Amino acid sequence: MLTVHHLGKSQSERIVWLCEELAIPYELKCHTRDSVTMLAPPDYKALHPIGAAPVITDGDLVLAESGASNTSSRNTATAGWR
Ligand SMILES: N[C@@H](CCC(=O)N[C@@H](CS)C(=O)NCC(=O)O)C(=O)O
Repeated sequence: MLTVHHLGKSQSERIVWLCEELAIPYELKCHTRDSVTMLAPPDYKALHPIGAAPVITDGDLVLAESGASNTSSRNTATAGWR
């Protein structure tokens, strides 16, 4: 199952939009920014060391970059391959 790690006020909204438009099943995990620094929280940085968004995970795959995430999500949904 695809998991979209959503970081508020970031490009990760693109991945949520894509999944909704193409009816791709996904789990949404929302990560809240630090209220003072506005940086990604530690659980998000465990996925991506610099805390950039978006990040998706699917099994053992951890993928950053919205272009790569969009392509991977679409391929999984339409052809069953990453
Ligand atoms: N080329 C990357 C750009 C990602 C990017 O710059 N994300 C910004 C938010 S939109 C980010 O994570 N900045 C650090 C932050 O917001 O803390 C992509 O398309 O995924």
